[in-house]
Amino acid sequence: MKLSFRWYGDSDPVTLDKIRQIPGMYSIVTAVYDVPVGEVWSDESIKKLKEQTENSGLKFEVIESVPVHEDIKLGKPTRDKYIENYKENIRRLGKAGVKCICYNFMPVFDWTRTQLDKTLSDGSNALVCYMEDLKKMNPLTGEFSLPGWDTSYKKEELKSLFDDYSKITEEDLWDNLEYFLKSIIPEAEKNDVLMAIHPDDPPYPIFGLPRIITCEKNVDRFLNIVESRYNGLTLCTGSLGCSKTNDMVKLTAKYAKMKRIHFMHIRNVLILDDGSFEESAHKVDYGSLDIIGIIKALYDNDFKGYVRPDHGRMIWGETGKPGYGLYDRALGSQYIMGIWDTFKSIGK
Ligand SMILES: [Mn+2]
Repeated sequence: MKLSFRWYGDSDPVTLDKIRQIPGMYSIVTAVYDVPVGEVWSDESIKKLKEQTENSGLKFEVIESVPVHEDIKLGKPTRDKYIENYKENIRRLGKAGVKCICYNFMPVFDWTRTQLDKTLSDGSNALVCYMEDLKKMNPLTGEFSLPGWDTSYKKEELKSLFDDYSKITEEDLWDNLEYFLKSIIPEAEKNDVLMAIHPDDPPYPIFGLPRIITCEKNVDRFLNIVESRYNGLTLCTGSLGCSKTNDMVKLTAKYAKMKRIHFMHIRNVLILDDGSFEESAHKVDYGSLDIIGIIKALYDNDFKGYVRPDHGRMIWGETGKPGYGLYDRALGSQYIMGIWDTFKSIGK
C-alpha cells in the first residue's frame, strides 16, 4: 500500500512541505488546473507539478482527475476530438512517470452534498448529505448550489446540458462509457498507466441525471467492458459505502483479489436512518463502515496500489477547502497506516 495525499497545487493552503512531514507519505495526488476540461495538458504544466512534487521528496505518480468532457459522456459527434485529447494526456502523463489516473463518469456534477460545514457533536465540522435538503436542491434555479460544483457553467449552459441528458438513458450512458474505454484503455496499456474510475458519489441518480458506477453489479459490468488490468477502479469507500446496500469489505476483497483496484479512497461515513449521511472521522466506531475490515481485505489480497485518506473533517479551527484540510486527513492517514502496519506485523 502506497500512502498518498491530494494536493490542489499552488493555491492549496496545505503545502507540500506540510504533506511531506506526514509519516509514511509516498506520493502526491494532483492535477493540472490551468486548462478547461477536455483540453490537452501542457508539458510545461505537467513538468512544473512533477518538479515541485519531487523537490519536496514526494512522488508524482497519481493524477486525480483527468476529467472526462461532457460530450464524451453524452456521445456527441465532437467526442472523438476530446477522446484524442484524453489519449494525448495519458501519453504525456505516462512519460512524466505517472502510474495511475483517477477519473469519473458522472454527468455534470461531481460529488454532491447538502452542506459543507455541518458542526458535529465534538465541535468539528464536516460535509453532510441530508435527503430532505437534497430534495429541495435545484441546480437550475441556483437557489442551492455548492462550492464543489463546477461554477464555470453559466445558468443557460447548465440548462442545455440538462436538456441533453434528458434525452439519454442509463443504457446510452453505458454505451458512451464503452466507446470511451475501448478508445483509451489500449493507450493506457501502451503507456503503462493504470486507469481507475471513481464511483459515483453518492451512488444513485441525482436531479434526474443518470449515474451508473453505483453498485457491485454495475462495477462488474464496468470491469467486463474491457478485460484489462489497466481498466480498473478507484475504490472510494465513502462514495459506494454511503449506500447501505454496498458491502464495502466484500467489494474491497473481491476487486483487490482480481487486481483491479489501483487506488483506494478510504474514509468513513455515518449513515442515518433515511439514507442521509455525514462524513465522519476515520476511526471505525465513528461511522458506519468497517474500516479495519476494509484494510484487512486489502492486506489479505496483497494490495500494492495507492491509498489516500480521501476527505477529512475540519478540526482545530482549520479553514480551507471543505474536506481537504491537513489535520484530519493526516490523522486519517495514520489510522489507516497503523492498521496496515499491525496486519503486516502480525502476518496473515
Ligand atoms: Mn473519493
